[in-house]
Amino acid sequence: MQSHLQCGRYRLSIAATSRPLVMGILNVTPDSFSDAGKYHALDTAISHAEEMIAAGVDIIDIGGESTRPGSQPVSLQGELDRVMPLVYALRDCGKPLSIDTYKPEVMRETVAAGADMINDINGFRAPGALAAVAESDCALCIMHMQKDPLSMQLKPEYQDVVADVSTFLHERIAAIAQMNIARDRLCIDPGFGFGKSLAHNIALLKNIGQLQTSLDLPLLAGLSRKSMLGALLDKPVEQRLAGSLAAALAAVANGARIVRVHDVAETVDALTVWHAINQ
Ligand code: 9MG
Repeated sequence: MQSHLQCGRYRLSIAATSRPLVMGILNVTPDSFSDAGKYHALDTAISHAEEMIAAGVDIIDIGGESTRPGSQPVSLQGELDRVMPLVYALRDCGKPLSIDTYKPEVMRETVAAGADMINDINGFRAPGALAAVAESDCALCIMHMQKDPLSMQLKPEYQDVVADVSTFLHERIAAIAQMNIARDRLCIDPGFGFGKSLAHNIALLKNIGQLQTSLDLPLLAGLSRKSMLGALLDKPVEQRLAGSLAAALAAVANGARIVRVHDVAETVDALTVWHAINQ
């Protein structure tokens, strides 16, 4: 596998000799998954980003639309109004900015304004999504999702979840190659919680190594505070820190090179210790 991820202005090491990367979540959505709109105001969001930077974050993932199960879509202008001021405010913060969006227009505008990565829960399937990023140098996180955030958790079904997710990702990688987008710009994500039952999530988590080997690309795992942890622990979202750290460690132990998390300081500490022991 490649030893780096080309990420806009940055070239991030994803070699086994480096600590796995931490992507910090910066939501600017009033109905966001667990921060309940806390970071809606621009200055609060900037302070949160500064805290993440001080804690050792590697990538900041800015999201303007909640993707929690059952959430309603936001208009294009609504999403741009939330995300663009943060891109302008943070683009010189010294860390790569990722934009969590599936809308090609948001991809185009944020990349033109300095974003380094697009994190698309829809796997760049929207018409125009690949064209929006093709000419740039931004990284692409290609995620698997069954159905859409409104309906995905109603009755997720697979023949074989690991094989089905792998086939989907293979197909998306082939479509991306057709657009002449360099492979060192890509990472893959099985999409924990996006149209998956607890059993599906656990099967995917156990088989991260297989997915990564067969696709030969770095894998990003997003497990932080998710409902699978709530189901395992019977705890509300604000009591899932220990479960989130355990899940992040399990993901990197199985081969994930990037974890997407809410609790950056705690995750950086956990991964620093894990890496020192496993080098
Ligand atoms: C936006 N978002 C929410 N959960 C996610 C996950 O697991 N992976 C990625 N790439 N993005 C996510």
